[in-house]
Amino acid sequence: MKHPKPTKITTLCLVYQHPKILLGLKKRGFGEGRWNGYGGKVDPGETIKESLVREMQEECGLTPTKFEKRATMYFEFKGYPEIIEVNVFAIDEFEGELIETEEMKPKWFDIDGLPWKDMWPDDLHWYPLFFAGKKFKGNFLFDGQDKIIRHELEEI
Ligand code: 6U4
Repeated sequence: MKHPKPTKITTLCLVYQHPKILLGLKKRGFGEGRWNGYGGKVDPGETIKESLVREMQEECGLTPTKFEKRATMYFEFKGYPEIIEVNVFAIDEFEGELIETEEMKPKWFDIDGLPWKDMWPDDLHWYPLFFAGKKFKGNFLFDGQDKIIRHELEEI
């Protein structure tokens, strides 16, 4: 499966301790109003791992101590030049105290009770692979932020 050349590299951290997953309600910026994992743009001079540790600390006060890369996904938006690469990590262990921040309001969800209608629509496609412990890659083309025009998803 080929992927487009990204204009922006990001991380996405899902703290998953079966049967619970930690999500944050994005209070501002891209994806505002949606429950999602923690993460953001990888800064210049920063590795992806350094970036995910920093983003978790900034957005929820936790420091991930054991984690694994699980997926790479590419998101395109019809009519916009931006192509976002999202590096998805499963966070198995962490240290610190969970806090709400200006960016994210945290909540532990049972994986059978996820708030799908208030999440990115692509999550419905790939969270099951994530929960099954798979490694995978995907491409998604959106029309706006609610409608997926086409997608590809492949285990690796
Ligand atoms: P910074 O300043 O980096 O915190 P922020 O407003 O968080 O900016 P951005 O673009 O850096 O935005 O990060 C977007 C976050 O949303 C990343 O963690 C990746 C994630 N994300 C983007 N598109 C997604 C999608 N379609 N589905 C999903 N997560 C997505 O589940």
